[in-house]
Amino acid sequence: MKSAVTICLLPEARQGPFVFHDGLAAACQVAAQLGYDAVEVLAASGQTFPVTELQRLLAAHGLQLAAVGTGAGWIKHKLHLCHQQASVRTEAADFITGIIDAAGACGAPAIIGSMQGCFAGAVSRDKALDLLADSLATLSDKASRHGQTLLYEPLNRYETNLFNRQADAADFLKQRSLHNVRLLCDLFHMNIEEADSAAAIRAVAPHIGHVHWADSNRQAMGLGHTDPRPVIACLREIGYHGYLSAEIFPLPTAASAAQTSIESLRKVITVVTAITAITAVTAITT
Ligand code: LER
Ligand code: MN
Repeated sequence: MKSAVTICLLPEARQGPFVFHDGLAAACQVAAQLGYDAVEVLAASGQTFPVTELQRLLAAHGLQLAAVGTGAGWIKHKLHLCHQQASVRTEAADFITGIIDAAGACGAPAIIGSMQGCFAGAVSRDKALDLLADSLATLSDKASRHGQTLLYEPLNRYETNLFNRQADAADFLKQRSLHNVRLLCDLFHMNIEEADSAAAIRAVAPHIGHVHWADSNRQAMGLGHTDPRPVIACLREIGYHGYLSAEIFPLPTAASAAQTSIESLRKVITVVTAITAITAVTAITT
């Protein structure tokens, strides 16, 4: 499992759950100093995405790009994939395509989170799910041209009425044959929607492509009341080798949130490793 930390390039999302808000250079430097494997970037758009600068910083600091968020399309332009106006849906898909291409140039997948939208008014739930499936099919095909998957993120009930739980989203991906779409399991949303986050992860194991590593209050893991041990034990058991990315508020400061988050990850991995070893020895000797 690999670590990542979020960088927000959208000034309008300054209050959002992202660790670094003051540019790529400073953020990559702190991320590398703390020992992160990668950064995850919330893009302002595909057109303005600083591909060359980011590639240079990643190489200079020995970092990878874990994923790129597309939420600016919703936050700044109020676009989404289930909008009742076809022209807005097309604009949403074009906006996401720009980010898929920019992310692909840096070797990373794009995330469909808030850009999935909601069903409302003239758009029934069934119609919205058809629209979502069509968009995910087209966009994941575009991602595959970069050798990437597309990440789809179930959100909590206050952010979408499409899919709030991982199992429902996984069933949808299977039913609609969306083979190049992977689930993004955000532990903050799961803390609200799942009865048992570890069990929910186990149930959708083959579909998981990315994890947002956040505590119950959306601060760094360790600052809320989530017990991350069963989650890490489960991710290890299912052979997850992807990213655990800190999509959290920069509290009390960005640097300390980044530090607390990676320390929590190291600590829980050490604890789970020790427990697994003790359990194995006990099983052999009894
Ligand atoms: C995006 O990753 C996310 O988790 C959403 O809550 C943003 O609205
Ligand atoms: Mn998230």
